[in-house]
Amino acid sequence: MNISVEPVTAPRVATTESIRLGLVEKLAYAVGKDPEHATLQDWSVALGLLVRDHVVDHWFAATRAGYSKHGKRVYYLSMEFLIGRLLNDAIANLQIEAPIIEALGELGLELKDLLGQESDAALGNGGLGRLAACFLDSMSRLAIPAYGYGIRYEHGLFRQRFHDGWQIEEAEDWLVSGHVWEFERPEVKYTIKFGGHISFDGQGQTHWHAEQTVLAVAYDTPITGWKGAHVNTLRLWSSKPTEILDLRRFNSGDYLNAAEKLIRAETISRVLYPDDTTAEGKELRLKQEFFFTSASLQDLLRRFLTEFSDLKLLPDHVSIQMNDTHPAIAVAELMRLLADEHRLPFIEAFEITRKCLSYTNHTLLPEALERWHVGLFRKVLPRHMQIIEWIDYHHLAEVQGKGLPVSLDAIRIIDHGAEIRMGNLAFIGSKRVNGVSALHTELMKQTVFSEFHKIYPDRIVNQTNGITPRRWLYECNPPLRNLLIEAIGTEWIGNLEKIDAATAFATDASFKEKFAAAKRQNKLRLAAEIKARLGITVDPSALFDVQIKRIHEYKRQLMNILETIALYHAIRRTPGAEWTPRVKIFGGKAAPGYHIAKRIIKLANDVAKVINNDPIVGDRLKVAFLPNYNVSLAEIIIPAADLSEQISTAGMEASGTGNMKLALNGALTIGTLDGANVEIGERVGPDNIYIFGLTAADVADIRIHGYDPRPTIEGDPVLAEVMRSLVSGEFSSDDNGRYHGISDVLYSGDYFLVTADFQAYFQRQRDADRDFRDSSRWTERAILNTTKVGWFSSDRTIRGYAKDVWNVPVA
Ligand code: CR6
Repeated sequence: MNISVEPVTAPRVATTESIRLGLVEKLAYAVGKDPEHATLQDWSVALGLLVRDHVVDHWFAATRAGYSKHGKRVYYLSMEFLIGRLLNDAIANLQIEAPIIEALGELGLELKDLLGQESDAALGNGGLGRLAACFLDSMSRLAIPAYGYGIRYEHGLFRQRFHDGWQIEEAEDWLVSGHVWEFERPEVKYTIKFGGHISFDGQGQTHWHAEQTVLAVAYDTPITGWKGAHVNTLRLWSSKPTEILDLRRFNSGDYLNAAEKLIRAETISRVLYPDDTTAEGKELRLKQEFFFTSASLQDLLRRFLTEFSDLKLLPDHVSIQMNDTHPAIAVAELMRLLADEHRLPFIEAFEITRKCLSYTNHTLLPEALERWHVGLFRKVLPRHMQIIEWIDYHHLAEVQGKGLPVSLDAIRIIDHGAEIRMGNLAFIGSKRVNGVSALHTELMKQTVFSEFHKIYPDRIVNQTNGITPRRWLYECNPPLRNLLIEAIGTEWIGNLEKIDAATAFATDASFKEKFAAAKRQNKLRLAAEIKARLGITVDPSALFDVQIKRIHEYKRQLMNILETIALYHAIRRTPGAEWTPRVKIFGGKAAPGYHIAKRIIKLANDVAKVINNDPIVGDRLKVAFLPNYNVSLAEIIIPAADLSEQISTAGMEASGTGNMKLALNGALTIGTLDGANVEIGERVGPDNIYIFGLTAADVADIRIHGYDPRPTIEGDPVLAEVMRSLVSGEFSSDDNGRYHGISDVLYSGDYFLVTADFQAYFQRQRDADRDFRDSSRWTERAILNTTKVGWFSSDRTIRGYAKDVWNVPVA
């Protein structure tokens, strides 16, 4: 098309006047309401649309610049993007809060009420998905031309409710009142095939006769970087049928069957699997993985071919990051596209593939390293099965040729002809493989990928996780943000390592007082939330002790609950002693099929009920398990925390990112030497963190030699009493047997070593109690946590990927 209209070149400027007029106009012409009849939801949508216009101006500029430079693009493939709400994020990044607040004031509205109307985009389970969202923010901050690619789930992570203390899951419905941030792109669609059989035509051409085909249709969301300097795109795929309706069947009255294909097709992007760290072995899951990977690769090849024609140049212009093994099928799919569709020789296709792809590993838990049965795989992806067989054979021959002393069994993709190891496929198909903390990367080299590491000593690199300081300090913690700006200016927002400048104020009386006041303000906000959601009154001057994350045995919420029980027993014994009032705050969801995790939630709620209603204990101890933990709730809890629980069994938490958010907001960590805790400890110093327990090496040793929990339990009167309370029904008077199972798990092997670490943990908690009473000193240490963890910005992480993995320049 030849269009002679001038494109938008300069982003519009926000003034109070322009915002007020714009809002009323959006309300009328986009929402269809007049101010008299508009609900808060209507206003919120109008504001979203107006802010979006500002975003779009910056977005166009960035996209145009990307095309004109003919540089390299980064493609971040992830099954999950846990982005949360976007309105406040866009307003903050564009720095247009002041005129908006003023304009809303003139209309009699408050910004925070409108922000509360937006639903959370919960397209992820936990850390891995939230990391992807922080990375999008940082890629925009650093002006890296990048696309996030994922699935537009119609239903995100389930909503959690408690019924009598048990977790109940309800379908989540984030799209129900529309989603103002996305642009549907009906013209951007790709055919995705499943099943069927393969034929060869004798002229070197392979044909895939699919059993099912669906369309992947693009939905784009702009991701605004700091100060709007760059805007990237999150492109999510929605599955649609290739045929709208089987009209013949419909006209014959067979309505249900006429709609069958439609339902089968749309099922693929219907729901997010609510499994954290465990592979879901369902056919649908495999289809989801292939669906978004294939669509994304087809899309990026199309974009490449609009600028270049020689596919050998692909690695110079494209870097594809596989976030965990979920998109690992990309190795075979990129080869298929290059070889079968673009007619490149296999060997060349393999070379190109290995230069474009890289893989991030997020866990060493064996149950989480995806494996697919060959039978299922061949049924769903027959051509990929052949390609994987080729890669496996070819790679093995290559390694044998080198004559290295490695176990060939360990590096095969197809394990004994029965299962496909996606981790191995990803490794072999990648230029770089990275872990997510120093310890995790080291363990990767020593364990899961040790044989590969011998063959490819330069392939594994570390990129310690990070968090975006925009959302996780600037936006969620206005009192602290304002104090920091007053003290050291604004540079830290775009460059978090500069926050170290505030270290000089850690002993400044006036700064300390203001820091403590900011923390108190945040605690009051959380106390109000606890009151509103649970009806529990908590004392804002108590120590707020926070554990928020998915419920998993290795994260050891159970150890925290046992410690809570021990503390409760101690308080009851001598209520007159000098106690440091504590509020134990929990948040987190359990995978619906993870029965022990769900029982741990019930235990926490049972314990809460007894303790919160015990008049002897009063304000000395309260327990609050907030339901439906999500990004928005995290934004309220994190700024209010005094103590951050990071107590996983050493060697099992790959990194953690909640640990970074809490430290940045001035919480002291109590934790094991696991994941990124190790690196946090190095930066804040041993006096400003409570480290305890077994190390990863100790745990590895125990795994070899075995562990008998009984002598440990019986040798510790505190723990022994806690264990008795589990079986006596002290917290389950309606069902004495409810926690016998948990007690059995701890007595028989205690795989996660709760009992082994209990005493050390209990002791460190008492140290924290003692230290918290010296509030002036505590504040100093909290300040040092905030000022010393600037390194954990996801901007730093992304600079690392850009340099060591993607080879792209950054701003
Ligand atoms: N569950 C790790 O367990 C890490 C994140 C992001 C996890 C966690 O320690 O911080 O990834 N792993 O790297 C997986 O999801 C497989 C997680 O979130």
